Amino acid sequence: MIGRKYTDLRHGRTSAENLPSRGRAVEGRKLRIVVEGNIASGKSTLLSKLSRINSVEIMVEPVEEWRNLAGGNLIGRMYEDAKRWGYLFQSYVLLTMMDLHHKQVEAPVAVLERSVYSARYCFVKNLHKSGVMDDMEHECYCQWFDLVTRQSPPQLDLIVYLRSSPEVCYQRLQERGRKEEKPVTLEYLQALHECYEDWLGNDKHHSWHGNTPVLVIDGNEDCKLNNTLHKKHCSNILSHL
Ligand code: UDP
Ligand code: DCM
Ligand code: MG
Repeated sequence: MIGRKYTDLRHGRTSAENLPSRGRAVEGRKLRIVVEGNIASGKSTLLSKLSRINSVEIMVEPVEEWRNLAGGNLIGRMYEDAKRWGYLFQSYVLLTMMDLHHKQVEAPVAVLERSVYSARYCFVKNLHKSGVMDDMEHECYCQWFDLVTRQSPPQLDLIVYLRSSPEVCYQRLQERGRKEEKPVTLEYLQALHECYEDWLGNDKHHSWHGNTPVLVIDGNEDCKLNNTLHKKHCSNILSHL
């Protein structure tokens, strides 16, 4: 049941807190938005802004779980030796992200950081294309992916693609300074950017996941230099529901 906190979703709120009805926002139906983008494109920062909206609950990527699996740092090992750990890491991402996709929330709108789809169509695709993940690992991953997404399809009402250039991502990644990500190169971000562009950057995406609309947002502009930027993004996102 939607709590009192959320009852004013369509009434009496201003700007971004209103949910205009464009067919997807059917009364009583909860909505799921996924924010996609390259590493350090600004997804978490945007999510934290969205979390201030009354009707929204955010779900960030479970990086902490990836850092601590049975006492080991799986994401750290993946970056140290992707050939050895890439497959296991992506299997665990699939498991933890499926869990997130199906987590129940009280709020009318849930916003997720990334999805199982970017894992497959960007990260795994890139690992396979670059020869880091071999054919058997890739085939096994894809069969798992197809099975779990067929049996429990994630709900997706809108994909927001935060399109930041690889150069901007690289600079932000270095400023953020996550110790596991030290081995990440500009070339790696460029390869991932290409995968994101193939997947969401043009009309090709229409065939991949039913009719889920894709909203592309320019992520290069720095929210630290423009304090109305995120407000604009939030209104834009909610107006597409
Ligand atoms: N950041 C920034 N300007 C922006 C968005 C993000 O300087 O407009 C910084 C943010 O403070 C962080 C880094 O860029 O240090 C990566 O941002 P975030 O963690 O949000 O990126 P994600 O990896 O979640 O996409
Ligand atoms: N990551 C990955 N494969 C995925 C999802 C995420 O390798 N399927 C990595 C990229 C980042 C980290 O996890 O190093 C968290 O992502 P971000 O910083 O973009 O939020
Ligand atoms: Mg993040």
